[in-house]
Amino acid sequence: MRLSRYFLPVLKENPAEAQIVSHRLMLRAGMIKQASAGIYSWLPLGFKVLRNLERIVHEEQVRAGHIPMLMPTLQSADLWRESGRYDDYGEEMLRLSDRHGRDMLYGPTNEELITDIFRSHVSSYKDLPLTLYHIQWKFRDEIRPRFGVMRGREFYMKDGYNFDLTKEDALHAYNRHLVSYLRTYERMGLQAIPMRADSGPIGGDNTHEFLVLAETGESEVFYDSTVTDIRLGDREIDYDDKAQCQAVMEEFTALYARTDETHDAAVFAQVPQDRQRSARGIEVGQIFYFGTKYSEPMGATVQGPDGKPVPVHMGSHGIGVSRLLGAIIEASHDDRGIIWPEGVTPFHCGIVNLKQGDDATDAASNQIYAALSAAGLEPLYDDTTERAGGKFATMDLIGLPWRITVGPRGLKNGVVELTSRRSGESVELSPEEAVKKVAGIYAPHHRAGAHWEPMARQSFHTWL
Ligand code: 5CA
Repeated sequence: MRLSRYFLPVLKENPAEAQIVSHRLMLRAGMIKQASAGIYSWLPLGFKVLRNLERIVHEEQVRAGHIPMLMPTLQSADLWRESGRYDDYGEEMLRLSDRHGRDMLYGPTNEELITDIFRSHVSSYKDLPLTLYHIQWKFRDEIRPRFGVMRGREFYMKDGYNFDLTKEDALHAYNRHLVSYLRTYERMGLQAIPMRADSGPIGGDNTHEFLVLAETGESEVFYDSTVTDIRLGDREIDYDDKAQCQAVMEEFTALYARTDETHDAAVFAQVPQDRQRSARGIEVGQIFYFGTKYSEPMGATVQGPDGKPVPVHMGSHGIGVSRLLGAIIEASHDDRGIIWPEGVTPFHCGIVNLKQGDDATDAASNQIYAALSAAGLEPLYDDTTERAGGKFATMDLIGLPWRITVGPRGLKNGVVELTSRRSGESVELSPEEAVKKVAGIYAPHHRAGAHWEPMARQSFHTWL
C-alpha cells in the first residue's frame, strides 16, 4: 500500500476523551472512530488488525477440530424465554421489537441459538462430539462503556459451543479450548494467564478467564508469580489426545491464579510470600463448562448408546476479539506509539522515502516495495512529500515492527537503513539484503519457541 493512496487519518493531538494508552493510540493512529458511546467504526488500519486477529482465532480453532459457522446478530426473544434467561439477563440486553410486535434482541451471546440449531439437527450420540463456533458482533448495553474497544457496547467476539455425551467428553472439550486459546494468544504476542473465575450469567461452576496483566486492566487478580514463567511455545498438540490436553490444562492451572471473585485469602497465603502477587488484568477470553443448563430446559437431547434420550453436556468458550486490540497495545507500546507484534501487524514493513521526488530514492523505494510484495509481504510505503520527521513520527505511531529508510546519502554508498521498532536499532544494508532480512523475519518458524506464521502468504484475507 502506498500511503498517498491509503486512508490513515492520524491525529497529532491527544484526544481528550481517551483515558488509557491503547484507546489514545488507536484514535491517534486512525484505527477507530467512535460512532456513539461504546460503538466504533473500524477505519482501514484498525480493520486490518481486527482481521488479522480473527484469522489467527480461526486457524487455531480449526486446528483444534472446531467447526466455523455464522449466526445472526438479532435473535428471537422466544428462545431466551425457553432457557429462562430473557428475564434474568437484565439491562445489559438490548431488546427490540419488529413491525409485527415480535420481541427480538441483539445477541449478547449465543447459547440459546446454538442449542436450538443443535436440537433441530442432531439426535444421536453417534454425531458427537461436536464443537461449533462463530465470530460475530455482540451487543451488551454496558452501564459504563469505556476505554475504547476494551469495554464496548458493540464488540466482536468469538464464541464456541461444545456438545458432548458425557461430562468427561465435555471436560475434554474444555481442555481443548484452554490449549487452543493459549496458542492463540501466544501467536498474538501476548501472555494471557488462565485464572479461576466466576461464571456470571452464563452459568456453571467450571470456568477460567484468560488475563493479560496490565495496570489499566479492569479485573483485580491474585497469582503465584511463577505462573508467568510457563509458555506453550512450539509444542505439538494432538487435540484428540485427552491425556495430553488434560496435562497442559493442569500445568497451566495448578498454580494459584484467580480473579477477585474467586480469590481465597487462606489458600493464597499458602503460596510462598515472595511469589504472591496482586495486580490488574484485562480479560481477553473465558471458557465455561455448564453441563446441561441449556440442553435440559431446551430439550437438546440425543439418543444414547442404550437408546434412551440424554441431555447433552455443553460448554461455551469466548474470545474478545475486538478487546484484544486494546490488550495488545496496552502490552506493547512506548511513548512514541504502538509496537505491533509481527504476528498481528497491519503491514509487515514500512518504507520511508526521505526525498520523495528524487529519481534515485524513488526508484530504490519502488524496487524495495516490489521486492517485499514479491516475497509475499505487505509493505506500507510512505510516498508522501511530508518531511522526514513527520514520516518517522507516523511510522512510530502506527507501530509497524520494521522500517526501511531510503535516503539520498545512503544510496550513494549503496545502502538503506533497516530499523526495528521495538529496539530502535538500525543497520545499514544493501536494498536487497534489507528485503531478504525482512522476508526472513516473517518466514515460518523463524524464531524458536514462537509459532506465528507469515500473514500475507496464507491469509484468507489477502484481499484486504
Ligand atoms: N458465552 C460465553 C462464552 S462464548 C461468553 O459470553 N463469555 S464472556 O461473557 O466472558 O465473553 C467472552 C469475552 O468477550 C470476554 O472474555 C471478553 O474478552 C469479551 N467481552 C465481554 N464483554 C465485552 C465488552 N463489553 N467489550 C469488549 N469485549 C467484551
